[in-house]
Amino acid sequence: MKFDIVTIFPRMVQAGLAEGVVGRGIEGGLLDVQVHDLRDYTTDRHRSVDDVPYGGGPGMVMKPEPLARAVEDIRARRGVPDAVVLLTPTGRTFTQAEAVRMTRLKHVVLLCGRYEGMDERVRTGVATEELSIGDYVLSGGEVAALVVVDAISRLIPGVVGDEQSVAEDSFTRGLLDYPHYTRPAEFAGQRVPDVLLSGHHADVRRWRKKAALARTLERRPEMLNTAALDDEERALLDEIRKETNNERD
Ligand code: 9D3
Repeated sequence: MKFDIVTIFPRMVQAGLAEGVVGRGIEGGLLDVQVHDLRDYTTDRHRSVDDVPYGGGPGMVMKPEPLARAVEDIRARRGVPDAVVLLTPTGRTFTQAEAVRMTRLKHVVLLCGRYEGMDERVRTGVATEELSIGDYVLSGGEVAALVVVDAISRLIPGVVGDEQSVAEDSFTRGLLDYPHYTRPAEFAGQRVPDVLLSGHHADVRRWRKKAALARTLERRPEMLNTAALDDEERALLDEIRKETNNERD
């Protein structure tokens, strides 16, 4: 899959792409990611990417021409993208379902904003969609672009070594993950649950299922409304509800 990221902080984005799963996906040729310095698409002596807002008010607004020129250059040199995504706090929220949807795309351009925002004509004339990564204020779209590339990339076959771990991922399964333990068997006075040391695989599997359900009920009960639960999981959930009622009564 091909990504082009347009930013005024190319080194920040490059650093985020160089390590881990995405870094290996690039090295292995499964991902083709290019980072473009927005200032390379300016034409004035000062390489200006922002200007004062029409109508007055605080802060600066990103100029439309360098962004439009960057996307034009990407189109000419890298091909016509399937999506040009504007990263903005006013976009639709990026979720796991969005990430899954976007794996169908072959080529995605990501535009990172800074300052108070972008000229509205970038939204209407250059971008094809707008995404936010959640309800908190960032200083710009660069970290958001890395989040989007990471979440999509790990869904591409071969990018994550272990296909099983992708399939079992909490947001794919609709439940939170179960607790994990490694050696030592006792740490800071806390023991690893006996069942995990028992070697009884069927018991381990059941314990993990129940722990995942208990955690989801406790922390994210709304996820249980949409999770596809099998008969065993529904029975375990009933058990958990009874147990927690007993503790309360
Ligand atoms: C302080 C300025 N805010 C006034 C209401 C608006 C604002 C503009 C630009 C707030 C943040 C930003 C920079 N953020 C992003 O570019 C951004 C972002 C985010 O802040 N949160 C979640 N997702 C994203 S995607 C891009």
